[in-house]
Amino acid sequence: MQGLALGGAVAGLGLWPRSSWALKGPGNPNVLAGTDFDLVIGETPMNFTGRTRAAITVNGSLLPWTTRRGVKIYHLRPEPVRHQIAPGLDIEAWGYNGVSPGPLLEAVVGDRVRIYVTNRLPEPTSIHWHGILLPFGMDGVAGLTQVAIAPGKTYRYEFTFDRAGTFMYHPHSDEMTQIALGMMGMIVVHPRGGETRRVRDYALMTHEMKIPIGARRPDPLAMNDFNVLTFNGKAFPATAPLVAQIGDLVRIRLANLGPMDHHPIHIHGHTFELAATDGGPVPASARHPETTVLVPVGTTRTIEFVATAPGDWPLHCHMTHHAMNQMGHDAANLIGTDTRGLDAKLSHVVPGTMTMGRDGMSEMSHMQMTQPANSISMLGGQGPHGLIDMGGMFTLVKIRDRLTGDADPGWYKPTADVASEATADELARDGITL
Ligand SMILES: [Cu+2]
Repeated sequence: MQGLALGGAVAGLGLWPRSSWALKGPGNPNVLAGTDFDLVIGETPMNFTGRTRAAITVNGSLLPWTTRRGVKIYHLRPEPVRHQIAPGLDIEAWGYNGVSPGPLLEAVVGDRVRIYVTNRLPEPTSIHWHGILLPFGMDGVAGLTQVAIAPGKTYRYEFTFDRAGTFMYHPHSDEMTQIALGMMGMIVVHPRGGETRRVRDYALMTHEMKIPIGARRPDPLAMNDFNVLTFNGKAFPATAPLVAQIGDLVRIRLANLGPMDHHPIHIHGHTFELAATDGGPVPASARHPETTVLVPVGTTRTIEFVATAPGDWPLHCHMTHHAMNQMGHDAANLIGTDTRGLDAKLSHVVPGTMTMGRDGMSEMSHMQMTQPANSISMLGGQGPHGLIDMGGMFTLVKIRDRLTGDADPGWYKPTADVASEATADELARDGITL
């Protein structure tokens, strides 16, 4: 795989102080301090782990490029793809270059790029470069700025990335169908020069689909009742964790090209600042601490925080139905009812009937029900203390005092300060009567 350092001329010169990156907290001035500096040379602004790319799309991939006479050449292929949302749910999606969402298109500000698009779909398409300031004729709106790309045809887009930031690409031709089936991708344009501290730079594309239980094809006609919610095409527990070391600046580039829903993305254990949108950077005077950021449809939101607390901290959409897997939404509400009589009567018709939801829905995850074919109804994940009955747009940010590389470090197991059952002595001591 080709990375930034190989893709163009050596243009950046980065310095970061190895011993000082813990000194800066959110809201503090960005001051270089410390005595132990590493010299980083190359276009990769944060190439501290030796990897040759700069932003990490967990569960995703990077679009490769070559360079011809100073122009970066990319090739995107809109096409049908087989995709696994989580073990148990394989779908027939549409995407780019074999994956959904499409691979990350990464560049450096000032790059001249030429992007070839070969349409392998059964219908016309186009690509709009969302948030990129470019000549009108390169904007990718079928019928308005160009002729739609017919099946089998290859079109050429060419422009210059003239500002850094987090952007997106998607069809502007039958987008209701094409986006619903998974056609979208992220663009990260890095500033020239290096970071002044250690950075963990992540890109996460949110998406929602309606996939009826047992079906393989997302329903492009759906306007509500989306039941498959994803980060970079994966639903928890298939979402790979983000990792960071204490003191790292964590940058998470969130994007939303879903059909209908905005996602309030929430983090545990830390506060962050909104650093940029697809419109540009947020000025220092407007930055303030938050724990949830709304990512509306058609936007990117880049958040930053310094990793200060070790743990496996959840990062998830706070819409409760968006952090669950493939629920049916048209069942009767039976919470608090005594359904034993109902079960007995129904058992005459359907032997072994057991009505769900009498004491809440969590039981459905815990029962490890036999799933209908190709479905992940109420699928949860195994945690260090039992079942985590979350799903969908839910992942973990694993923060450790020390990390080697960026592989999943396993579960965080603190030795103290863990919630546990209160003892009789503790209850008596504090005057709690049961
Ligand atoms: Cu959501």
